[in-house]
Amino acid sequence: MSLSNLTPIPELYVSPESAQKLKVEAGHLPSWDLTPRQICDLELLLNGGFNPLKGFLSEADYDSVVETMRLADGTLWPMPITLDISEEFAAKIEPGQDIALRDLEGVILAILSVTDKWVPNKAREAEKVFGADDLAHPAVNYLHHSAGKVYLGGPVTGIQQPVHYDFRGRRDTPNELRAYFRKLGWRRIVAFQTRNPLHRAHQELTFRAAREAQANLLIHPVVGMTKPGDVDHFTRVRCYEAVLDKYPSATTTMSLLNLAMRMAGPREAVWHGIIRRNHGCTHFIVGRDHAGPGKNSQGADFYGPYDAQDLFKQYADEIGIEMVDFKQMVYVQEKAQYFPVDEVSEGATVLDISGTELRRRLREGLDIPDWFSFPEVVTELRRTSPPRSQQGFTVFFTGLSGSGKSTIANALMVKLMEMGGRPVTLLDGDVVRKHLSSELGFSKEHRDINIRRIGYVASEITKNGGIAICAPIAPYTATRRAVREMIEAYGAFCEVHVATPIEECEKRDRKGLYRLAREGKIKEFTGISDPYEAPETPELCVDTTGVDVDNCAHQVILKLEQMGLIAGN
Ligand code: PPS
Repeated sequence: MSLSNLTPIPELYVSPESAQKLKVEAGHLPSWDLTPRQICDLELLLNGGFNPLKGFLSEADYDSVVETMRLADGTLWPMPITLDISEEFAAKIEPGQDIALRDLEGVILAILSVTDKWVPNKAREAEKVFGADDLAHPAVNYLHHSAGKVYLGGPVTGIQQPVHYDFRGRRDTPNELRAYFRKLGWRRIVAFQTRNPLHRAHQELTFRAAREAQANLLIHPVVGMTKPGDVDHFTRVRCYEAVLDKYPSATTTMSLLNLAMRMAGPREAVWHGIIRRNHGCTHFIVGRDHAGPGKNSQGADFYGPYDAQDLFKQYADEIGIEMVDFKQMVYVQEKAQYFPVDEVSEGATVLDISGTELRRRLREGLDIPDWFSFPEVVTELRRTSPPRSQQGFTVFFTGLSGSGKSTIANALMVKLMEMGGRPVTLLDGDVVRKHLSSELGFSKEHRDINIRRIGYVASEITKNGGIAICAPIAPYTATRRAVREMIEAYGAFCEVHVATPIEECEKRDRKGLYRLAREGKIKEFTGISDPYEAPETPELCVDTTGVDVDNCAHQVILKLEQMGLIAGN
């Protein structure tokens, strides 16, 4: 048996002595503050997880990867690993320059020797890599709304590893894992990729896979970035540790992978295979709907359930790792056992709980049966996912000046405080402009900064179990969407469009601003000389014309009740 999978693979770090010197020199270079996703990518570039890449893709490699899943020299590589930057930063950088890459605290992790700078065709990237230019795909959404407009490419020189303070003992570089397998004499290793808590079906599947491949098992969960809305990795790792005890100890180990997933289904499966090969594994489990992103904007799946297995099969030799493919595992009640769905005999009673159903049961505090999961895992999940009626949430009012946002928001706040249970904070437009955004004006750029600040504060309140009520104008759809995403990572977001028509707002003119705007004394006034993009699908729409405030606030309360956010009487 060849042990080539266990010999060290190249890393991109310089020696500790050179690193010290390089760090000092790099202090004078232009520097780029890496985004969380770029830090994940950089870590795997540097430690060999993305071997054979030597840096962020050049334009030629990028084009070739997008079109053909291969680098320009023909090597299989399915995912564009690019350094996206802002146009402002791009204007200062030319190919031939070195730049320092810094983490969120400003620590220099690596130097990028820029060989290429270009403006990518993002629509093409979305179509080719993710299968559709559809914003319902999280990576496409990221591409258009979070990623910078310009890409830089070139080799990277590693100065130091990104620092992690959590679960340090469970994080391994490819070479550390290879050394570990060597030490234990493991020659056949099957890797299991996951971004979800493990339940009994997963344990059964991984167990069978190890048996089939006559291999040891590596549980290799992703803790970098997964699909928005996933269970956070702190909770998941505690769950994994509980499940690890259920495997015979000498057969199985777990290591955490700081990968930023793209949810690219088939292409992602090939990528995951290459990454596991680099970590010294010989086999890789690909199940149903591997790295699936969910439904597209038409309500259909982006990829077929076994597309990933098909693509993997096609490239298995080049990936250099053997696929262990699995159908979905389901519980057969009569046998009190799990089976792959294609091995279930006719007439058997098949039980299954989908991810959505599990979340519903957690949200509503309902039973999660023993056949489905382990009690320790359920306890852990319940600790971090209390029922919705105990979680934090945000009510986000948007509408024209004078539409009645603040008045309803105030009434709502008082009603929620009367109910008690959770702290309530009102982030009213005027109040925020006084305390958080006093230096800002009303240009598009300043309005966006203002709304993002509100979104950030509301997301922190939501995360910590409180209720945030926001009442700015928030005239731009894209900014409101960004705020929604920030908040939905932690709790529910209820957008309320206060759709009082402009004629009514102007007639009221409570602050006398409309008159001044008409006279041209206030510039960029929303609805008069500045745009307001009305929400297309808010959770609720209210018009205050001829309706009293109490009634409007009550409509919001009913909506919140319907969303399960406040318990009914
Ligand atoms: S934004 O676009 O969301 O950042 O605006 P916001 O912070 O909610 O605005 C708060 C109040 O600013 C007053 N005001 C203006 N509104 C719109 N356009 C212009 N140019 C402007 N100048 C001042 C206005 O009173 C807003 O308060 P509300 O409560 O909406 O009437």
